[in-house]
Amino acid sequence: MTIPALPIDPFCQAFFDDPFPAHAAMRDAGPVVYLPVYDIHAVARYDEVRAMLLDWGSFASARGVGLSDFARETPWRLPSLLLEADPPVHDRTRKLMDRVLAPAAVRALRDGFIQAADRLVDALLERGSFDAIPDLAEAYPLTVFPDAVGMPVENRRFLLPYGNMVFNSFGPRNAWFQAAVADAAPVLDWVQAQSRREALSPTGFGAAIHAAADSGEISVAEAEVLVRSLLTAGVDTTVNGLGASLYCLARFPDAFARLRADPGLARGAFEEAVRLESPVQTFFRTTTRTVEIGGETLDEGRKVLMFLGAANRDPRRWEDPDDYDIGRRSAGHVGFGTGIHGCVGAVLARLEGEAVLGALARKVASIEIAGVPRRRYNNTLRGLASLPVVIRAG
Ligand code: OVV
Repeated sequence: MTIPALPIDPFCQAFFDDPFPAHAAMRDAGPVVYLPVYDIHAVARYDEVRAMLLDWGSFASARGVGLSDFARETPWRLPSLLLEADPPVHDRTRKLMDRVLAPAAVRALRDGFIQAADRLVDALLERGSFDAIPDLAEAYPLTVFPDAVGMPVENRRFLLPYGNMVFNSFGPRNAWFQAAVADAAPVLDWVQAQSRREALSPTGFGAAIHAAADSGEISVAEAEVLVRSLLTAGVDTTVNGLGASLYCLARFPDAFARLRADPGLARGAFEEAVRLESPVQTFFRTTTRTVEIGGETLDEGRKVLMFLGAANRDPRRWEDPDDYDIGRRSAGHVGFGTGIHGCVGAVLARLEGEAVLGALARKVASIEIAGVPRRRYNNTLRGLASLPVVIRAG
């Protein structure tokens, strides 16, 4: 058998504007495809994406989860001790982060997160007309998440250009990456400073990470890199998860009516938006040996792109995959990844989703798109830059 080659560039504007025909073409071409534009392989079917996520021994993260192979190129930043590490290095830091972000620790934030969402939705109802991306999808995580980490109130918006840069860095060194680097340059020192113990309140997740340096579990330098992971991966992801939810609820009024009738569906509505829009669209792995994918053989040292967003709409796995069905059993989607690198902050993300969608369900009668939505282009993240809406009180 030969692996089909497809003339698809998954990091260009035409692809970002409408990735779905290319997703289908890759899924239909075979279990693994070759993309000559970047000399990479790719998987887009649910079964193969999931199998790759679970097989960390064959598909390494320590050589980078972007296009760049750390075995050939010097990493452009100090590698993450979670995302860009393999066992056993990975497991020591992951165990610590699992403890810091344990469900019990997140549960303690629940009332505060719900109150913050209620206050924000009340204020937006007063205005009636607003931009759902900056005024809600960005505003909400930018208050509750830095609070939970224990950051000071000033300059929190700096986290957005920083995250935008890192998520762009997993793709090629294209115009979006260059622009994002220029955009983030003024905030790099600030972000670095926020990961230090002195910058963090004694009660947040940041302090909990630094406490592990006291007991000798990790070094102080490692604690700072782990706090950096929170600051990098904790905001843009939930911004785009909430943005996806709002875009879905605005486009599918029947789904919003169903959510209003039963606010208990808020968690399911968020989960389904993460499946359908897949805010994190892709990650790479690197083969550690000759491997087999769906009967095809790949050499050692190959970069393989996993299309999480395509897997989450694979008709081989999902009924009516393009429908936003908030009652669907969406568990098993790979929007948060799965396996040892599965999203460590998913419990927190889901709490944010439940709080915001719950507030909308209880307080808002209608969400109408009131202007042309504008896409935000990023090599890894899918989402909008602008979504003008009008909402009315219920
Ligand atoms: C999942 C993710 C994205 C970006 C950065 C990191 C993790 C990190 O650990 O630094």
